[in-house]
Formats: sequence, structure tokens, C-alpha cells
Amino acid sequence: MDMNAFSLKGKIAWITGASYGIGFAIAEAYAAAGATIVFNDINRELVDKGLAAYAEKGIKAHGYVCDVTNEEAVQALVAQIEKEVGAVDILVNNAGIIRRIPMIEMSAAEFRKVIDVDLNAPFICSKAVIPAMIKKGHGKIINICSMMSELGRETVSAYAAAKGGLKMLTRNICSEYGEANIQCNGIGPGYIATPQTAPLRERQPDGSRHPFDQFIVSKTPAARWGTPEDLQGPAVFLASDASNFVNGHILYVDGGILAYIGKQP
Ligand code: NAP
Ligand code: GCO
Repeated sequence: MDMNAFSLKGKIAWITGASYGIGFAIAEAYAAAGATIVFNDINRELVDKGLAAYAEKGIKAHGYVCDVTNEEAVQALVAQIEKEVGAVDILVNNAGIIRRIPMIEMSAAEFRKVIDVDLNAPFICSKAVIPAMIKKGHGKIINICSMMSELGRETVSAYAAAKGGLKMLTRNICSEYGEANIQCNGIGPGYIATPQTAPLRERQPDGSRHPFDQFIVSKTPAARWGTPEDLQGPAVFLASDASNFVNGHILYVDGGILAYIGKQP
């Protein structure tokens, strides 16, 4: 086997919401594999923070301000990327939010906001890049799903509905564009230590670990939280030619949570 199949040399990768967190780690790995990095975030401050962080790693990234829920802005951004950098070869739909609110206390507006960012935006961004991928004769779309693409839990109804829908959007893009040599797969991270999960890991007033922190460690065979770096290898694989016959698959990178009933208390 030619190991260059894992190389991303000469490819342009757009990772949404990648100023920090999981998106940043994936972009860092793509740069190491030879890709040109394009990212966007919701405001100038975050984009500048991201550009500085990429520069610190020796990565000359292209950063843009864009709200991925705004289809007009996304279409304009893709045209700008194609003009300034080139047509996108790899799209990672990473930008996401979560609102942890008991369902009967959640407003329809709050529910819609989570669906807008976590499900509608991946549709909008994928729709924007697929035509050029068809012209190029290849493309990779990677949707960042979740444990909540398979499981529910209290207070995350909107997020679970969005991530469950994102799993099926992944399979539908596979079905509709596989013939154009576009592979659309998902990565389902387990519980990863990022700002998004920081509230679930906060030390208690008495200095003890957060009950949810203890719960997740007991539910994970690896007996630890994941790190954004744990996602880098799987993300490179799904973006590379090594996965050209993998399509519509959700690759769970969860330390074994989905396989495990949990440690007996
Ligand atoms: P994070 O730390 O909250 O980062 C999410 C990024 O997306 C932030 O930069 C955020 O900007 C950006 N963003 C939010 N709304 C946006 C919009 N409308 N337009 C453009 N950018 C936007 O999250 P993370 O933990 O790195 O998670 C990244 C992805 O992985 C998300 O899709 C999340 O659902 C998923 N995920 C996370 C975990 C985990 O345990 N951390 C596990 C499974 C899946 P702001 O800072 O302005 O919000
Ligand atoms: C939560 C967490 C999870 C993680 C992730 C798990 O409140 O349960 O935020 O949803 O973000 O999605 O895969």
C-alpha cells in the first residue's frame, strides 16, 4: 500500500468554527498532513485569535468571519475562498453550539437556534461546496456528530435532535453524491475536554470532581475524557484518499462509550 494515500498535500480544507477546540485540532492535523487551512468563526476577535494560534504552530491559515447559519454569507464566503485560495476539497462541518435546558423549560426559539447551527448550517455549507467538488471530480465532507447522534440524555433535546439529524444528513449526502466521487462521513466524538464541556468538568465548591465528570469516566472504558488530539488521526483518515471507499459512515471516537454498559458503582 502507498502510505501517501493518507497525505492531504495539495488539498484545500475548510473547517468551520475552528478558532479553537476540536476544529482547531483537526485543522492542525490537516496542516501537518499537507493541506492548506481555511477556517471561519463567528466574529473578527475569534478569527484573529485563531490566526494567531495557527501562526504560533507555524500554520499560515486563511481566516474569515462568517456565521454559518447565514446562507447568503456562506455562499459569498465560498466564492471568496475560491477566488483567494482555491476550490474547497475538504469541508469539516465542525461549528456547533449546545444549550443544556430541560425540554419543557426550553423556548422554541432556543430549540431552533441549536438546530440552526448544528444541523441547518452543515446543510448550507455542504450545499455551497458540493458544486465545485462535482466539477473537480472529488470531495470530502466530514460532519462532526456526537454521542447524541445515538443516545439521549436530560437537558440536551435540541442538541440530540440536531446531531441525530446530522447523522442522517451525512448518509443522504453520501447517497446523493457518492457517484460524483464525494465521500461524506461523520466523526462522533465521545466526551472531549473543550470549552463546550467545561461546565461538566468544573470542580465542586468542596474541591471534588463534578458528578458528571465522574459519571463520564465511569462510562468510558478508556476511563478518561477525550482530548481534541484524539480526533486528529480519524479526521485525517476520513479526509484522505485512504478512505475513498468509506461513505455514509459515522466513525465514533469515544474511547468505547457506545460499547460499554458502564463500570459497576
Ligand atoms: P466549542 O469549543 O464550543 O467550539 C465551537 C466553535 O464553533 C466555536 O469557535 C464557536 O464560536 C463556533 N461557532 C458557533 N456557532 C457558530 C456560527 N453560527 N458560525 C460560525 N462559528 C460558530 O465546541 P467544541 O467542543 O470544539 O465542539 C466542536 C464540534 O464538536 C461541535 O459541533 C460539537 O457539537 C461537537 N462535539 C463536541 C464534543 C465535546 O465533547 N466537546 C463531543 C462531540 C461533538 P463561539 O466561540 O463564538 O461560540
Ligand atoms: C453534553 C455534552 C455532550 C458532548 C458531546 C458528546 O452536555 O452531554 O456537551 O453532548 O458535547 O456531544 O458526544
